[in-house]
Amino acid sequence: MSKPSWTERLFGGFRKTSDRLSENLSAAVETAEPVVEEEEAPEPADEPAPEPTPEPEPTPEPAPEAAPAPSPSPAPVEEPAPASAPASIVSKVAGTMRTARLDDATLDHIEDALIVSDLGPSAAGRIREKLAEKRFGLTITERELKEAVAEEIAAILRPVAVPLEITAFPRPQVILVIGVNGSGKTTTIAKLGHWLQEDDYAVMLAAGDTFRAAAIGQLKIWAERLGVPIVTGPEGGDPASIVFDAVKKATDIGTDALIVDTAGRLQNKRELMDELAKIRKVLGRLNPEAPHDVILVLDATNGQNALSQIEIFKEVAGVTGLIMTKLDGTARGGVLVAAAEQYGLPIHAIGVGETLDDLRPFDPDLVARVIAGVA
Ligand SMILES: Nc1nc2c(ncn2[C@@H]2O[C@H](COP(=O)(O)OP(=O)(O)OP(=O)(O)O)[C@@H](O)[C@H]2O)c(=O)[nH]1
Ligand SMILES: [Mg+2]
Repeated sequence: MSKPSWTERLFGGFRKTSDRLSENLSAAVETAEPVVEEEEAPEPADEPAPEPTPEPEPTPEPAPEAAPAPSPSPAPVEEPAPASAPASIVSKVAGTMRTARLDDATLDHIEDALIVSDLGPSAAGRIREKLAEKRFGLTITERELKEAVAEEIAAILRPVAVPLEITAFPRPQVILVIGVNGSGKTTTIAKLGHWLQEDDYAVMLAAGDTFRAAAIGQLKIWAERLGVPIVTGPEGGDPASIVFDAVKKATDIGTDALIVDTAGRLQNKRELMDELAKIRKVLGRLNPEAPHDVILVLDATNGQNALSQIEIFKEVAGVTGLIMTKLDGTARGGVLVAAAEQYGLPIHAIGVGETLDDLRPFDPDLVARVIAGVA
């Protein structure tokens, strides 16, 4: 949070996401109303609104940046106003003051907007219910809708915002980092190591990804840059024996956190499962508590695929927490909400870039506002 680039990076990254949800929510409001587009039709193209929406009257609370919309009458919102093209034109001209009545049709559109923005059917349904519970039948501005959605997203994200704490006794705390190829495991390990160093923890790395020589080399370079010890083995070597050596060494020299890189060969689930099971068994022999953390690294640009990855890795590796990377360059950040809703696994941090400083604490309120396009 202290880094000046944090919000900028997150915002830059989420911009597409927020634009997407933001646009989808705007469209939901627009569709709910017989807005007259430049073209011709006084009715929305796809679905005729089941009942006419009221004029863009002022909503219960004034919108913060309300455009100077001529608001003819502060009529009670329940009153079914006649559908009127003029009202729609006014709302179109006012631009920022589009309004919609939160009836079933509008709620349907909002729910759809949430689903296509990757929040998933379950979170979308829950948000819809909450909106209906609090405001059914009321007229809401676009801005108020986005604020309300942000609040409901935050309510889903807050319980899973759990920082990674180094509490293991005896030390070291063994942190196994898993995930599919290219999800950002090795980079995240470096960032995490850096993060822990800043809190004065002694860190060690273990190159448990022996699948490619380049993977070992990449982790070595990060270890050098961080100035931390690393335990490696030969390419094609047994990851479990490397992890065994690493835990012994870390115990000897009083390391606080041992972070273990692993290979992410999801295409061969059996092999991956055997490998991770063997690492667990070996670790357990040295310390029954280890691994203390099994962090699944997810690439946010994978969208909904992240969910099936959680499913599989939960089964093969007993995931204890998530880090989502690449939120600086994706339109798919909404999947964070789907993951939180469906799995409830702790989200420890998010990755917003490729450098050591680009791992950030997971701030549920900020992320929710950015996703909903009101931050
Ligand atoms: N923009 C961006 N790029 C990232 C982020 N995290 C990782 N990357 C990049 O993603 C690519 C893959 O990252 P790695 O850390 O090598 O991923 P990995 O999971 O270890 O990959 P394998 O070892 O091949 O399985 C690299 O180019 C990283 O720089 C992030 O938060 N944002
Ligand atoms: Mg790697």
